[in-house]
Amino acid sequence: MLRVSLLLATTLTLVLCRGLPSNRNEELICPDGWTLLESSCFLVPGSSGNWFEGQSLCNTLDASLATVSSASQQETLSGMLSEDTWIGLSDLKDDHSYIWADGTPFEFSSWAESEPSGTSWFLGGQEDCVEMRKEYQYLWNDASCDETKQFMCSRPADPVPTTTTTTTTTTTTTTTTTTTTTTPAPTCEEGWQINELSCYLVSDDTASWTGAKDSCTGLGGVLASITSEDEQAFVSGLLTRSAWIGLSDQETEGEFTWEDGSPFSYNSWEEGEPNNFFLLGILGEDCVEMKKDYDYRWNDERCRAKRAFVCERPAE
Ligand code: 2F8
Ligand code: CA
Repeated sequence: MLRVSLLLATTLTLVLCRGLPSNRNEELICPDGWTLLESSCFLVPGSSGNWFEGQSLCNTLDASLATVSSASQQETLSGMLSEDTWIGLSDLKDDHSYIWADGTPFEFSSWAESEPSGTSWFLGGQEDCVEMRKEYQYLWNDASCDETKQFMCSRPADPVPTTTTTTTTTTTTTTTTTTTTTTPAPTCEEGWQINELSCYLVSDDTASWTGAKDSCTGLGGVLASITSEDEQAFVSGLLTRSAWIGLSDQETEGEFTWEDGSPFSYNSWEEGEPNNFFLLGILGEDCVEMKKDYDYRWNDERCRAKRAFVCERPAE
């Protein structure tokens, strides 16, 4: 009898375990009020301002001015609008070279005919920011970034919290215990920007490289390590001026190492850099900045130079 019960219990355990759903991790959700399209969440928060004010407002929602990345998104989003609306596209950094505010590579576009024009036919002023324009059935138009329009924000959708169910069947009495564990989506403290599993903060002030390193430590982080093209694009999108990152060759000339010990396998050096330029290499340049004039590709610079800086720490 005991053997039969044990057999039954084992069979029951196997059936229960095999019956668990396996596709939960592929589901995505958005916060209340946001619209899920493909793998992004979209919101029209209902306020207006210039393009930069739009970006700041979206940032407070852990989002960016919207990235529209497919014809299907363009069609659905057009249907949500009733007036001209800023999205996250601009060529503010480099004329004629459009980038998304959240660092998404610029691959899909939905320009209205004869756009982007680059200048205003009316005033001749520069047009560096992109709107979905009502009179063009919400196809895209470049406009002066100072104009007031409503905003559309987007952010990556969150995975549905994974639920792990552990079922334990105990011997002949068939007692069942169920434990449920919920894994929350990663988040960042206010003021920090999330990308993948890291949070990033760009300083308001400037400091030497060592001063910057100490400030990041004081904020519970480190000077940022940039270890992929995606991360380079994301951090570039946060910057408006040159900034220190956590790379230096202070210990051994020519051997660059990351502060947090990440392997140095990816780089984004500007052509001709690193050149250890200062005083013909006599004093040299041992610390690395993302340099605005180089479109945020990297330059080695004197460590005593004052720069803004980028801190990084793990998302919570
Ligand atoms: O500030 C030092 C900086 O000066 C130049 O850039 C503005 C050098 N660039 C070239 O020589 C092309 C940098 O290498 C140097 O770090
Ligand atoms: Ca240099």
